[in-house]
Formats: sequence, structure tokens, C-alpha cells
Amino acid sequence: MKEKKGFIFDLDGVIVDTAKYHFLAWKNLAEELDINFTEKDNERLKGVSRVRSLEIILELGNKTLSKEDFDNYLVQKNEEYLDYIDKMDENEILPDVLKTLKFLKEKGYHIVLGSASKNARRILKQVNLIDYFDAIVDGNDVSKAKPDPEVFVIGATKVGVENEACVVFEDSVAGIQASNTAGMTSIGIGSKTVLGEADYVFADFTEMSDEFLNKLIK
Ligand code: B16
Ligand code: MG
Repeated sequence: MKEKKGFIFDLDGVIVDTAKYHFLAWKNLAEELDINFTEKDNERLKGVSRVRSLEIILELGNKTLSKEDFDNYLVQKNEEYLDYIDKMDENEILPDVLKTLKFLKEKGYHIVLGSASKNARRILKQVNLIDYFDAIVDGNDVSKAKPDPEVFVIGATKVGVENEACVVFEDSVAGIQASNTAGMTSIGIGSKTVLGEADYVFADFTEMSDEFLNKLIK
């Protein structure tokens, strides 16, 4: 087995919980469109692009929009979402994420972001983590959404590490599938029942010991 040299982190659900802000903004928009949108429905939007998210909400309400209205609603949702993002700080980094980033950084491994969000850089700056990342691949850089492996493959290429020597931390099923297709080691962050296709699953980073990471690296 190849020594692991690249560590690719998803953003929402792995580093920070921005899903709650996506929910608030989508919920307001759904209300305006007279569509019932619940927290359970919001689960379907995790890891999914902004455009696809609005399509899913419209499907829930059996509604269609003109191209112009569709695009305007996307802008409106994002503006509200950014109001929440701009109030975030370091306290919103999920438990032991910083510890893991420091551990990997000290050992000299490449740290990469692989997210569907077009706001990824802004969020990383807001929570003061941007300097940990050697490369950032986000929703502005990809043409194919997860489960397509494009986002992770671009990330590995940017830091010059072979796919087989990369580890991916992901909270969505599509992201785990993308990692597996790329031939990377997949680590699910969340529930074992949901993320069963991952090579390893942890509820969060507090469950991941240094010993586990050391074993994984070799
Ligand atoms: P934006 P991830 C994803 O982030 C979110 O999980 C998903 O709910 C959101 O629609 C997507 O980013 C796009 O976000 O509107 O900011 O471009 O999990 O891939 O880090
Ligand atoms: Mg995610």
C-alpha cells in the first residue's frame, strides 16, 4: 500500500456545519414559493450543488420557474446564506477538526479542500482555517458534481499526489462514492448506516485517534 500523502477534506458537514444556514435560507425561499420544506428534506441537499438544490425544492412543491426567476432566486438565496456565513467564527469549527489539521500539517502532508460550495474560500477565511490548505477545489472549479470523482482528482493533481495516496474525509454518500471511484481511501464522517460504503466511518473527529491516523498513513 502507498504511503498516504494527501488529505482531502469536504467542507459542509466535515469542517463546519453550514447545512443549518443553507436550511434557513432555503426554507425562507420555499415559503415565498409556497412550498413546504422540512429539515428532513434539507438532508437531500447536503453535498448537492446550489442549482440542483433549487431544482429539488421545486420538485418537492411541483413547481416550475422561468430561467430568469430561477437565476434570481439562486442569487436571493445565496445573499441570505452569506449573511449567516459572515457572522461565523472559529467557534463553529467542528470538534477536533483543528487538532487533525495541525497533526497532518506538522507531519508535512498535503491538505486539500474538496467541496461543492462556491463559497468555500469565504467560509474558510471566516473561520480562520484557510492557511492550512495547500489547495482548494470548490464549486467554481468543477463541471461534474459528486459522485463524479472530478473534485477530488483535481485536488490530488494540484498537490501532485497520486489518487491511491490520498485520504478523503466526507459526510455525504455521493462524496464517499466519488472517493471510492477515484481509488482514494474514504473516511465517512457521520452515521455508519448511511455511510456504509466508506473504508472507515467515525461519528466525528473526536473519535479518530492519532494512532488510527498514524496507521492509515503507512
Ligand atoms: P453553495 P460540501 C455543499 O458543501 C453543501 O453540502 C450543499 O448543501 C450546498 O448546496 C453546496 O455545498 C453548494 O453550496 O451554495 O455555497 O455553492 O458538503 O460539498 O462542502
Ligand atoms: Mg459535505
